[in-house]
Amino acid sequence: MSMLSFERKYRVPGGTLVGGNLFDFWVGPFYVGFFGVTTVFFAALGTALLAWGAALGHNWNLWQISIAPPDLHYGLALAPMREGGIWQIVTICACGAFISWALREVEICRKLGIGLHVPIAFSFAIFAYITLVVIRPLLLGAWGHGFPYGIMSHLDWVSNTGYQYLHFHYNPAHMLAVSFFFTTTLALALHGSLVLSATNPKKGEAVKTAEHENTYFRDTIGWSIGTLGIHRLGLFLALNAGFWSAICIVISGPFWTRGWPEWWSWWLNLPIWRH
Ligand code: 07D
Ligand code: 07D
Ligand code: U10
Repeated sequence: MSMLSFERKYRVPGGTLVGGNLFDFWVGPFYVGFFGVTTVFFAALGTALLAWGAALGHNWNLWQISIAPPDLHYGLALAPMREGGIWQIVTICACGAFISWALREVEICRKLGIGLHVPIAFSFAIFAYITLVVIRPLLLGAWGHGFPYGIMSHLDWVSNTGYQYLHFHYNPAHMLAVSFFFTTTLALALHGSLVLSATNPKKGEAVKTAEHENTYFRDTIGWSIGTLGIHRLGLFLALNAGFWSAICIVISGPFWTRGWPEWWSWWLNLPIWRH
């Protein structure tokens, strides 16, 4: 693979967090680094354990493979491998691989001298995952509250967990998360279409400027957030989508045990309705 001239210039030692120059090299297009090695280690071990778990299961249908967490009666103890122990070690491997990946991103940012925005953003996804399989099970007192690792079985978990609280749509943090997800796609659709409309004109037409982009929104809604601003907004929206997701699930159980519709009775109980 040929290297871009820019890559030749920045592929120099330095910026690592751990290991000094030991793993400070590239394999093809991939930067390795200490955390590249730990990513490969955890990902390989986790995948091998998933394959072992699948071999112990009923069949090899990719959609039906499922590695379940231990039964609730094991509480927060380690379970035998075949009874949820595999899930527990896979969870450790997944946390190890995701956190290693984020730290490898940090090292790459430091090499390039750019901000840490991407690893910080990824850490919100990791936070949502760790909330589901570590923080909430710890608060509820059993690893069995984590979700099973299977394509269809994890959907069953979401549905079952949702109905445990009667109507999950009434969870106020879920409302916030859903609205942030919707707003994120709206913002990306507006941004993607606006940039293409200005910078990818028909053959023979001139490429337009950021002023055209600003003016489009001034003409339409009276104000433009600006070319840097839309990226700040996009990041803000997307991080909030992940953040409120984590909140909506961690409060379900540890902090609210009844149906979510009932939570809204605070509204009916406001003193202003008394006469
Ligand atoms: C497009 C980037 C590429 C990533 C992809 C996912 C695997 C899993 C493993 C057989 C946007 C790679 C998949 C490595 C194979 C085994 C053991 C990202 C892109 C293509 N889910 N979920 C999916 C995960 C949770 C939910 C699809 C992961 C929570 C619903 C895929 C996690 C809840 C629906 C998948 C995770 C939940 C899905 C597409 C971790 C709440 C769907 C994902 C680690 C968040 C959709 C059959 C996608 C579907 C779907 C993966 C967690 C709900 C299999 C890795 C427990 C309701 N999830 N998910 O495009 O079609 O992501 O399911 O937390 O409808 Mg899920
Ligand atoms: C957890 C993924 C982290 C991923 C990581 C990376 C790899 C590598 C390798 C590709 C958080 C993994 C990477 C494996 C792959 C290669 C090479 C992301 C995570 C670290 N809901 N609901 C949400 C909606 C209902 C319920 C969130 C909508 C019903 C429960 C989101 C609807 C009931 C839970 C959301 C709807 C219900 C949720 C998910 C509509 C079911 C959760 C997004 C329109 C009857 C979950 C933290 C998310 C949550 C969650 C949306 C309906 C239940 C806001 C739009 C009413 C139990 N729902 N939901 O969290 O908050 O992403 O999880 O009806 O647990 Mg919901
Ligand atoms: C954006 C943007 C922008 C751009 C952009 C983008 C956002 C400003 C300028 C980027 C966007 C896109 C390209 C669009 C498409 C992207 C998506 C839709 C998002 C989803 C992405 C995917 C689905 C792709 C996912 C692919 C991945 C994650 C790559 C997979 C990689 C690997 C498997 C290798 C990872 C490498 C590692 C971990 C380190 C290096 C390691 C190796 C090369 C392997 C060799 C290993 C070693 C040397 C270590 C030895 C290992 C040991 C000792 C352990 C052994 C252990 C055992 C148990 C065996 O805004 O505009 O344009 O482009």
